[in-house]
Amino acid sequence: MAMARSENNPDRLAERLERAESRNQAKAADLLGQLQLAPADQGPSGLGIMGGTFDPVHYGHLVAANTACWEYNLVGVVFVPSGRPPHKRGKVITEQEHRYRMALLATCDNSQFFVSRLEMDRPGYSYAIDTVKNFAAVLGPRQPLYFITGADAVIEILAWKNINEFFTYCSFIAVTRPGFDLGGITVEPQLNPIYLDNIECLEIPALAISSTDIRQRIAQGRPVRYLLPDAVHDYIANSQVYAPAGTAASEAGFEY
Ligand code: DND
Repeated sequence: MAMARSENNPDRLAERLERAESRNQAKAADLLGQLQLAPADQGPSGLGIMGGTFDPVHYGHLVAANTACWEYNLVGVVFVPSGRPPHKRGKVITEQEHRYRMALLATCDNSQFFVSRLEMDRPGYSYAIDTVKNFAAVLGPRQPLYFITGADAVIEILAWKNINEFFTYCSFIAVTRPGFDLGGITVEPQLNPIYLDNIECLEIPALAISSTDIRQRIAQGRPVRYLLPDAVHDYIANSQVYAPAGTAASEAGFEY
């Protein structure tokens, strides 16, 4: 794998991961603590939930979360790596600890981002409804919840488990490329029209970055630097998490 100028010292990476984990715990405690207090009149309120497979996490995810956080004046955004994504049955995905560690490294330097193991530690498929219910129970009704996704995923949410119940717990922020049209969603019969108002569109700069493309580039030996944070780049290079099929390191993926 041709990954230039990466930090290839396993000890340094282990230290960096340890620091990221401990910082993550501190940020999670701090942000959840703030959210458990009553929101101030003008101050930030609410939690963004950025669910994803994050295989791997990249700048598209980070820009989406950061823009939503700023535009909606949120207290913070929790990244929730999916343990067993229900829509990826039968596909090979990378072992969850790798995806979690990459998310930790990617979010480490942002005091408003933290990563949750909730879906990884929950048995069975990782349904978003269970995740929003969990945060609603932890935070109570005074703090609004916003599930953040890419615009392409919005059309698919109609097939999500208990989608109408989902909207009783949270709103949906669909980040769109400039000019993207979400009009088609209004005619879908699965969604109770009263919840259409709970879908908010947020334009972010066009970021044609995708995890699939990153994995393909790595498999082809092409560069992925600047598509994702350097710390994630270094982790991938060091752990060989996306090593070409047939090598020992490629065992990191699993099919279910
Ligand atoms: P993905 O596998 O699409 O995540 O999963 C997104 C979320 O949908 C996860 O939390 C799933 O658990 C949930 N889901 C899916 C299907 C069914 C159900 C739930 C259910 O409950 O029944 P990726 O890692 O590929 O991407 C994460 C997010 O980032 C996605 O919303 C994706 O659209 C978005 N994204 C970008 N946003 C802006 N710019 C880019 C992006 N690339 C991906 N370049």
